[in-house]
Amino acid sequence: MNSLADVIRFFQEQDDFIIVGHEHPDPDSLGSILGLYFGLTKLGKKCRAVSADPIPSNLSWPGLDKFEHIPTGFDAGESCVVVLDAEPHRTGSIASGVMQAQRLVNIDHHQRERGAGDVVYVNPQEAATSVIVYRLLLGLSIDLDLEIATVLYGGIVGDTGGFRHANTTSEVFAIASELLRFGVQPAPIAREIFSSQPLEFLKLLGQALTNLQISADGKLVWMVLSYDQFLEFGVDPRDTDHLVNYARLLDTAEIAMVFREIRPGEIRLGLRANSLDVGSLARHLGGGGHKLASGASLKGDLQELAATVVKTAEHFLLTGELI
Ligand SMILES: [Mn+2]
Repeated sequence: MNSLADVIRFFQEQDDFIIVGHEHPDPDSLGSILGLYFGLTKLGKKCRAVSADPIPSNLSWPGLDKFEHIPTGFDAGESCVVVLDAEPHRTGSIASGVMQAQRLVNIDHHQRERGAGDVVYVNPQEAATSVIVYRLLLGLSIDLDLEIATVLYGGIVGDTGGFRHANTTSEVFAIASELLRFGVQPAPIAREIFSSQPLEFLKLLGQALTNLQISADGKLVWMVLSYDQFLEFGVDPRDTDHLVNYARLLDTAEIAMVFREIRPGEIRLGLRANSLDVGSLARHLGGGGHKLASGASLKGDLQELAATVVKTAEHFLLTGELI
């Protein structure tokens, strides 16, 4: 694994970058990409921001219009590719082009193996990749401004759940405070991230909550949503990562899970915990993520898979063992 100083040196030495994030971009992915994009551009470097998936429409941050949406045929050419907030193979439909880049940098804060890349900096202690980019920009002596501060602050708000998750440290507040000094408006940023749901989603949520299931005295709570339900309510299942946050509202919940059938037979499992390491549970199921927030992609019959995973999770919850 490389150090932050190695990454800084790489950015100083190279001049031509394409910055990408994970498929289905979230605020931290977008914020870290745009923060680095603005910063490297300020240094006079050639820079592009590329996404395999469309950019969410609920955000109005500066720079979102700079993104090139390239679902197929991505070719990095001579440019260095910088992958933020994910492993290079998790960049969606552009992944094969990303992996073939002549020079590949990877910066991330998820618990994981080193993975592909010429320069790889992974720090799971950091609350957000946007925090790492903040440190990088300071290391590169780039003057921050309102645009950079807005996108980095937005990324931090996203990954800390609005400064509520366990990754919210005094250091995170210090950086957020520093960013607000540039004139960032926290209220509209929080509103766009957390309170901008279409009516269809709220109706679907109503049904999901009605069908909420529990076991182990409510320590385990889960929701199961079929592809047909998403169709019925007119909701794109890929826009519902945050459903798991509603399951974990339960007062007794230790582990919250949501099973979403995003295509027939293709299940996305989201996991959240208060203290147990659901990152290890997710890895056991072939997925990954953080200790308290993780996920996995599964294939098979929705109800059967849910029943099997619930058994595994119950056992993990009660014994700490993975079977
Ligand atoms: Mn992140």
